[in-house]
Amino acid sequence: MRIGITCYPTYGGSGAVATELGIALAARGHEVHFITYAQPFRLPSFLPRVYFHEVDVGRYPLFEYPPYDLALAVRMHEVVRDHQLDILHCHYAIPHATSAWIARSMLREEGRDVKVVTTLHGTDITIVGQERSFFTITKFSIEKSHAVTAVSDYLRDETYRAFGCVGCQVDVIYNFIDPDLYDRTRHIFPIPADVIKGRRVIMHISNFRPVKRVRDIVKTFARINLDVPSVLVMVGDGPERVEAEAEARDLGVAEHVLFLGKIDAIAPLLAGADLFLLTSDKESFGLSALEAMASGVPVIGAHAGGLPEVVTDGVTGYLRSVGDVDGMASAGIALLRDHDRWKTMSEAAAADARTRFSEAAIVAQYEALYERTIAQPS
Ligand code: GMT
Repeated sequence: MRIGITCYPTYGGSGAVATELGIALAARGHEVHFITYAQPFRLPSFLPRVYFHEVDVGRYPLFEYPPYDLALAVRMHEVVRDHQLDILHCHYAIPHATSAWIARSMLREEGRDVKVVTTLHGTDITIVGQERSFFTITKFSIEKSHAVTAVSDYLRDETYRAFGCVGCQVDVIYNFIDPDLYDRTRHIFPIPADVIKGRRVIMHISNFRPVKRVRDIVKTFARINLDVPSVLVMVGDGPERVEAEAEARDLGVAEHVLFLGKIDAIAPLLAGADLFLLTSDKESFGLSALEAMASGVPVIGAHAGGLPEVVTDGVTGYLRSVGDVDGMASAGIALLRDHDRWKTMSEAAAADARTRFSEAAIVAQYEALYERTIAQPS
């Protein structure tokens, strides 16, 4: 198949999933065209059958807000036409699914066609898509897609509840991991021993948006650190980073908190972690939690959104109510103090990630969906 993929290319789970899906599809013999404003962060410079088409928004003094969605539609139209794409796969509905609808409408005027698949990732449904300015166009774009997927049962149900789409069917296809990449035995932890000083390593990876509640991460760490000397490794960047830094200072733990900023290669970091924290108040899936599990790192997190579909409470980690910093810290302390329990949970996490979320099985589900969609009448 010839497949176009549009995603947010910068740091974030939806871009990571879209890029890894494209790479896996190309490895299986498909031709994959990424159409977006920058090279996706997990895409190496060259891979056979993988192409990148940059969307140039241009600048004009009249435009206070450059119309990216229109430039994207024009680029999608060109790439479908010039490379005879069968499918445009949009990751994150806004504005990608809308641009795809415009591109397809232009193609149909020329007697051509393409099928549109939209994968819903999270805040495109749970937050942004429900804002008054975006609700109607999000609903329209979902309904106009030939196929729609969501990354968890929670997100599918939330889509039905919030949008009540007419005649639309949302299929759940979970996110996935490459089992070889997240094998902790294959990596050397890059943080020097004289920085860690024999303390336990607690990690968080995110885009530091408000939904992640990163101050809860620091608070949970500070409580654990009172009982089990630890370091907190914060990977990523975003608007709440300064809040997290301030919280660490206020709680007197700043010297044990490392803010690494945005790092693309997270598997070597996860290979040295003892616990992963994810305290979000909304999380449609929690890709970073899955990557931690695959690396044999138990997850302590909030019982929010689709995270319980990924982390099995008491088996591959512990989930507590959103904001229950004490509960999360107690669970973390108990686990770090009991090596046998930690080892059992670490092995269960690595095995579960490989069983339920293996790349091979999930990519095959996307291939089957594309084939069904292409076979649909226009
Ligand atoms: O929805 C977002 O905030 C962005 C998106 C991203 O690009 O990181 O995150 C969502 O998609 C990920 C990949 O499917 C999921 O693992 C995240 O849980 C989800 N984020 C939220 O629901 C907050």
